[in-house]
Amino acid sequence: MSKPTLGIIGGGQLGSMLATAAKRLEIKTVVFSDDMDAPAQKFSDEFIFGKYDDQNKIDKLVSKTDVITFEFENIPYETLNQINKIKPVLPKPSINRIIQHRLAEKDFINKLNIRTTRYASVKNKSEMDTVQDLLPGLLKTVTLGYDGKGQHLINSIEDINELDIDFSRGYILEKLVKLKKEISIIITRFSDKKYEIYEPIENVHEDQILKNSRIPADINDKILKQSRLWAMKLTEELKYVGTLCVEFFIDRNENLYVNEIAPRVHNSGHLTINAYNISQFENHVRAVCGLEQIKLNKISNAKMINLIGSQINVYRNKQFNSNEFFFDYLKKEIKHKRKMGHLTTLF
Ligand code: AIR
Repeated sequence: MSKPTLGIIGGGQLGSMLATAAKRLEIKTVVFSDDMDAPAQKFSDEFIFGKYDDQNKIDKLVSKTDVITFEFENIPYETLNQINKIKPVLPKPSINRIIQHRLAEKDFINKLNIRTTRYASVKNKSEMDTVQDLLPGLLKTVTLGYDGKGQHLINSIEDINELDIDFSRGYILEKLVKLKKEISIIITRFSDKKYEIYEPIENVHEDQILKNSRIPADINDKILKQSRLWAMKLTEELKYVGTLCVEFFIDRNENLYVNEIAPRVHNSGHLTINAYNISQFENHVRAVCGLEQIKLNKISNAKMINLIGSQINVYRNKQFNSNEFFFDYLKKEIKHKRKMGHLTTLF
């Protein structure tokens, strides 16, 4: 059987790394992005530039590919659903629809008896008065936003008056936990109860952007088992196909909470490229393209640092040791808080 051609919607660094993994498996890729300068076009076989609701461009993508995935959860549901009627979109668009919506996502998680932080929907300013027991909390738009975009830290009700918030967008208020540390689990589901799961990754954020990740995570055995179990349960319940990331909080009393689910490959899993026999990207391509599932094998401990904004400049001219792996996302413009590259060090 000939190998399928993979469509990737979204053209950022995650798309680049998916296309690179696909190439090694001799899978052709077509990237579709609304950014003319999308870096993933440098790694894919073909590139389609267009708005995500441009019917001609959608038709073009569908005609050139056999299976379609996405690297960014903010792709319009309508686009994914429409494509899925003609060619399979994996993971299923219905999954993305739940996870795109922070309230639906949290309701789904809690229904499975999996703990999240306490939260409430906030539709207008006066509703803030009724949810004061969730303060201090994070006020987030229910849809869109990543890397802290569209999020406000609210310590007291007075903070609201100082912010210019357009409540018509719909908000969720999430109570802050007394955070000890954050971890994530990357898992790839192939089919019923068939998974490859990576060990928990310990993450440090700064300004709501991932700063660094490392394995092994310094966590106790109970947290290790619980986080793995919850990641498997969530993935199975969603009948997910592909790589997914579950982000967790651990509080000062060693309680575990699911923070959020990313229905895609994830920044905290970049170290899997060098630290495992099969990366999160290769596993995603294997799962969505129906290729063989290979048992994961850890090669090394690892730490990854994100290079944000102008930090990339120093690394572009640096010499690296043989245990260091530098990735430049080749983004056209350096912007404040923009993820520009990363460095993984094996140890
Ligand atoms: N991304 C998606 N969700 C979270 C992140 N970090 C990646 C995807 C997306 C890219 O970030 O690869 O395409 C967008 O990056 P930027 O810098 O253009 O906003």
